[in-house]
Amino acid sequence: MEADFFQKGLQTELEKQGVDFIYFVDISHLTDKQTKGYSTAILFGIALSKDYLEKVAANPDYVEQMKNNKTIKSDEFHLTELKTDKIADNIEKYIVSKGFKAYSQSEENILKTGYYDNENRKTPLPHKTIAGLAGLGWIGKHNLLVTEKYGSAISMCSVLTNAPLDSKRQEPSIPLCGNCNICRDICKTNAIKGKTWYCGIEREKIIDVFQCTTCLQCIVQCPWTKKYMNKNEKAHTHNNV
Ligand code: B12
Repeated sequence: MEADFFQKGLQTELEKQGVDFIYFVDISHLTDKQTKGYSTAILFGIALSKDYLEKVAANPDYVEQMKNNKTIKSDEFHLTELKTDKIADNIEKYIVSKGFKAYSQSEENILKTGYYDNENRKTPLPHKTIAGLAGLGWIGKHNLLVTEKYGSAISMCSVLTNAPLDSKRQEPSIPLCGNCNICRDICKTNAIKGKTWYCGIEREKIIDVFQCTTCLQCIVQCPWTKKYMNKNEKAHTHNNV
């Protein structure tokens, strides 16, 4: 009963901070190296606005120009990443204040605590792995998570904890990319190989991360992201990011 109350409190806290989705994921079957001994991952995220996606889709050089003009500080993806990371740090503090252990997987924290392997660009427990176990979506040919609702246009973060939470896990979803190779074909540096993800495939077979220029085009040109952009719903905006 008390655990239920705590979980509802967490959910409310996360919603108050402006997240679009929240999952409590059972990670107890993974190795200690991945989980640091924690049994649950709280995964959440924020969808990018449709206006922003339109702007990036219309200009393949958007990121390059942003880097040249040094305007990254006002870029929505950058701000959304900072926001999801900050929420994770806040949630870690919230859980610790209630007497449990927690570990924020914000970029700053994984760097500070030595859990980011900069040379290989890898973390022991990536958000996408947790998202796969949550049943949030599948890994597309661009090696990004694709959701039915937002396509790939999300920024995620996660917090690991031993707090008593009702967590679940699913088998990772089979990719629904089919014969689509748009992300591979538009990738200017040929970083994307066009391989269909399966559980256990090495990232290197899907994408050469050292060729990735982070141009965002694989996100915005994905037909699942386009489907979200074209949905006849009120545009999603986060005025406070
Ligand atoms: C390092 C990193 C990069 C590196 C390397 C990219 C990479 N693909 O690994 C670089 C700088 C190149 C990069 C680029 C980008 N990144 Co990046 N990146 C990360 C970071 C910090 C760590 C990823 C990591 O550890 N990778 C290690 C490899 C082995 O794991 P992986 O990429 O997650 O993929 C494997 C697992 O997910 C596994 N898997 C999936 N489901 C399951 C289920 C089970 C049961 C198992 C066992 C495994 C499994 O299969 C995948 C293939 O091996 C994450 C944040 C985080 N902490 O997770 C963001 C993150 C992955 N990036 C993100 C984004 C958006 C991007 C960019 C589009 C834009 C940008 N400006 O950075 C580009 C696109 C590149 C691309 N097409 O992949 C988002 C992805 C959102 C989404 N929809 O999926 C994340 C989650 C950050 C966020 N705030 O949301 N990134």
